[in-house]
Amino acid sequence: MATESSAADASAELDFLFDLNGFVKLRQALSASEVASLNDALTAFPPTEPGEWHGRVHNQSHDAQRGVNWQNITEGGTPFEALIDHPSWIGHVGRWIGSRGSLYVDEAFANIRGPGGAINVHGGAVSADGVLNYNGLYHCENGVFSCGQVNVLIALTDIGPGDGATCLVPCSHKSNRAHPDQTGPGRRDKMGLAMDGMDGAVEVHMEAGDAVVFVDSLAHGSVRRTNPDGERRIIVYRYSPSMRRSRFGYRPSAELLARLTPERAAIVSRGAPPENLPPGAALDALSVEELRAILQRKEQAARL
Ligand SMILES: O=C(O)CCC(=O)C(=O)O
Repeated sequence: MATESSAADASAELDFLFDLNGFVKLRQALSASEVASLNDALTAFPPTEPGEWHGRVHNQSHDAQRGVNWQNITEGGTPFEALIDHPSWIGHVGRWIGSRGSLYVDEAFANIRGPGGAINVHGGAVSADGVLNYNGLYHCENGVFSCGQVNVLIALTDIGPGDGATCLVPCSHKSNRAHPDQTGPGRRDKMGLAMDGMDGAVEVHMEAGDAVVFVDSLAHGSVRRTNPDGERRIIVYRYSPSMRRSRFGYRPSAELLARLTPERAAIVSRGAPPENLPPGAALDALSVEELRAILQRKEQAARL
């Protein structure tokens, strides 16, 4: 009974801080052995170029200074599967998304970043052109949360001063105006820039195994890694209500779904369900390339 009430107290405190600041820090969310297994798995990935695949894990082609992004990391092996509904955060994330507990991981990646690397500020409740950030929609009424996306960002290495820490602008999830540094001539929300010195931003220093959980409408990014060597490793699992789709269109493999518990399988597949087809209809009647070509033709036609 005592344990139940202290768990409820801990949740109430986290709820308060999440509502107030838009983020909470979970110390030692992962054990040292979990961190070691994740790091070992990443270290064993073969060298690939951006755009190439390692099985169903994708080396994302993007701004090089952001480092290597191993996208679709839920397919990277058992250590990554355990993160899908990890007890350190799944209850909190479910409460903050709301949506009657119907969660979906719409993006999951590991990021490895070396000296000089950074990611520009992005997010914020309102974007530079004044459009609401639907992605991270933040709502809390009568104590009940409904968020569009909640990110769990886990440190796999210690991240301190000079290491290119994640940077957040506390409370910006409730802002009614875009951050001045995300608009105007000095704006820092462009690829290649970093959040160093941005007004109101705080660096989130973490030990390996710590996690920071934040609503996506919080303005976020990182400062630049100034330490001349070493690398920063993080994992990000983004949770959303089940009506969202996979950000980059990944579909869980049959092998992964067969291996996962029903709860985990639901969390990775709700936004990418098998098509609603009559019995016996072929799911993959077209190759991926044929399907892509058709969709590209349709998109071009729609633009004419
Ligand atoms: O790299 C970081 O510290 C932040 C990651 C992030 O915001 C992103 O990749 O969208």
